[in-house]
This record gives sequence, C-alpha cells and structure tokens, in this order.
Amino acid sequence: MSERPVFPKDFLWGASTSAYQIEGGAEADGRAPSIWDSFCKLKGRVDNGESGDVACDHYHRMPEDVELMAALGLRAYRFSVSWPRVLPRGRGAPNEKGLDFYDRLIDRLLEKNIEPWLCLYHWDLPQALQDMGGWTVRDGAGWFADYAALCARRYGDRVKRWATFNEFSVFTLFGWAFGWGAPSIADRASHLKAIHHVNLAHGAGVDTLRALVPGASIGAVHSVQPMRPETDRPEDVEAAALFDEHWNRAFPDAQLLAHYPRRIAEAIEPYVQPGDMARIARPLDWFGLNHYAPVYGRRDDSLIWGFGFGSPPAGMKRTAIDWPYDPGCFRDTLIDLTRRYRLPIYVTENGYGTKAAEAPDAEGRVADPERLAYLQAYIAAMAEAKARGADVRGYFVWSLLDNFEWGGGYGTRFGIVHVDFKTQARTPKDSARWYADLIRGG
Ligand code: IFM
Repeated sequence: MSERPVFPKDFLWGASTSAYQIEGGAEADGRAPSIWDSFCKLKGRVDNGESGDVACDHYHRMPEDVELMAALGLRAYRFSVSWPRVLPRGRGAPNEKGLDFYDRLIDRLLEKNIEPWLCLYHWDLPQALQDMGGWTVRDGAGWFADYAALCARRYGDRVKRWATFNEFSVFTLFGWAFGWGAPSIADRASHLKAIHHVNLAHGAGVDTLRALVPGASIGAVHSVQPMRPETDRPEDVEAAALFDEHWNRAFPDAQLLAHYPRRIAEAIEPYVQPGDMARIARPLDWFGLNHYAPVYGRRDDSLIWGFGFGSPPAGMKRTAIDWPYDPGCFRDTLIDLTRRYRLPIYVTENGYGTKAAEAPDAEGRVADPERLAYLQAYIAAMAEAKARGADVRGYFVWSLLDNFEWGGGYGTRFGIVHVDFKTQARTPKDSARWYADLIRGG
C-alpha cells in the first residue's frame, strides 16, 4: 500500500506519550512516588527490574523534545500530568515546581503551534492515596475532582483539550483483577469497586473541568479492542463475553449510555448508590479511542473472573510483539463506535511495538519498515472507515518516543523516534519521516 490516503485539511495529526513512561525525574523537585514507582520495586514484576526512574529523562529534556515535535510538524501532542509530581500527597499542598514543569511544556507547545491535549490520569496514582485505599474507596472521586480543579485553574487558560483518564479498563483489569500491574491486586470486590469509583471520578472530573475551563473540549480515552472467543466452545464464548464487558463496555457504556453492561451490572450493584449513573454519565465532546488489535478471550480458571487471554488463530498475521495485525478490525471499530456512542472520535493511540533494538546505522538512520507498513495500513483503514461514515477527526500515534513499556520495561519499543537509553540521544526513525511527510501533505 503506497498510495497516500487523503484526509481533510483540519484532520488533527499528533503523537501521544504519558508521564510515567517518559518523564523520569522520579525524585526531582519534590515529586513523590506513584503506585508504579512502588510496583517497579517489587522483585521480578518488570522485565530486567527496570523502572520509570529515568525513562526518557523528558523532565529535563522537554525543550529538545518539543523541538523534535515541531520538526515533525505535529499539530497536537497528548501528554499526561503526573499526579504525584503536582500533588505529592495526592491531595492538599501542591508542588509549585511540579506545576511549573507543565506550564513550561504547554507554553513551548503553543509557541510551536502544537495543540496541547492534557490527560489527567495515565495510571500513576499517588502512592499516598493508594495507602488510603486508592480506587477501592468512594473518596477517590473527590480526590480526583480536586486534582482536576488544580490543573484546570492552572492550565485552563491555555489548554482547551482535556481527557480525564487513559484506558480505564486496562489499568483497572491489570491492576485490580489480574494483579499484573500496579497496585498488584487480584480480588473481585476490589476490582468492582475500582471500576465504579473510577467511573465516578471521571464524572466528577468532567463537571469540574466544565465549570473551571471556559471553552473546554472534554473527552475520555478508552481502549477498545474487539473481543473474539478463542474457540467456539461454550465456555470460551461465555468467558470472552464477560471479558468483553470488562474490557470494552464497563466504562464507555456507563459514561455514555448511563448503564453497566448486563453481567457487570449485577455484580457491581452493591457499590452503586442512587443517582450514581447520572453522576457518571456527564456530557462529553469527543471519544478517545486507543486501538491496537482484536483480543482473543478464553476460559481461564486461574484468574479471578474465569476469563483470560487466548491465542489468535494459527496463521493470523501478527506484529513483532505477537499482537494480531488486523487493520480491518480498526476500520470496523471506528464505524461501530460512531454508531454506538455518536461522538466525534479521536484516535488517541495506535502504533507498533517491537523488541528489536532498532539502533541507528552508520549514517544515523533507523530503519523500521514493519512499523512504517503498519502505520500505512492502519491509517489507510482509518480513511476507509471515514469514507464509510465513521466520524473520526484526528490520529495520535503511539508513541512519540521509545519509552518505559510498563511490565515490559525498555525492551519493547513503540516510538517513531528512537531513544538510546544510555545516552538519551533521540533519532527519528523512518516511520517518523514518513509520518511527517503525511502531515505536511495532509
Ligand atoms: O504503552 C501503552 C500505553 O501506556 C497505553 N496503551 C497501550 C500502550 C502500548 O502497550
């Protein structure tokens, strides 16, 4: 596929990152630990015992990184604020130096005509709040609203695009049900409470932003990866149906249709108080879609809900990290979401991960033909979806930089810009050059 798909002039092209994955500066200027700092200290939980302590050192190299974005011609940049950097105890006294970092980032982006898209929560809950019960307590919604108010008052004069959370279902499932991510809990009641309280926090955050940021355009970022049963055995089909509710429906249905999907609704009832669904389902301006691949679900009794990850069909094309490669699924997802939730969609993440080193060659070129082909195919699929009625308005590649890939440490690279983690040198890969050309011509 070499022909370039055509998008309207105002289609928004950007890149996404998140605080814990790129900033480093874990103890700089008064930042306190998040649940991910704590998780990384647990033995054997992150590949090679790595952590986000230094990551891409973006906290100290931010001006250089904004120059890089400008050189690529990005029109928008989605980043997240580190809650424990601006509110080390999670609530109470703010950290002026931490707040100042995002002031400087936002000002530089605006100087370069790059629209800042601010996401309040990309998984790094302050450890101090986790120590008080974190998302398993209803107070979490109020803590989040206060944090949103701090950011809204500080940045709302310059930032108009706000997202409450990134991938609600992924961080609650991995952190509170599978136990494979921070805070490493695997308990049904804790998971259900976390789902409901995060939904309440989202609703409270939306109200806060709406009240404090004139002209705010507010959304939430969902991971939607259509669920397919590994086999047609009834136990796999039923397990995949419950997995689907958890991964793809528990948050967007609650927030946009004001109800939980059927199976979850029953289980979560003890934690839902009268009026809660109205508190959660606040009007939104856009739907943030993070999409990578369909997921194959199967019965797995070793996990608390009895569902787990199955294998894609033998022979199915996969990426270098074994994720299914299915641009048609991306196209169909965009069309289905437009019909289901009736909001403009921004693709807030999509990209290609590999475990290959992808180091610069003697001429300083980083060849990443597989990522480039993936982006071409997925962007072409997005054009097709748009032609078939999907209301998609923008695309943010994941990710600007190679970064800390959670449990995978630094071994998995998603960046269109290569990072040498020894020297912190940045080198745009071939995919970045291609993306820059696309933006210029788009
Ligand atoms: O790196 C993550 C990101 O933090 C959330 N979405 C998926 C990406 C790739 O795994």
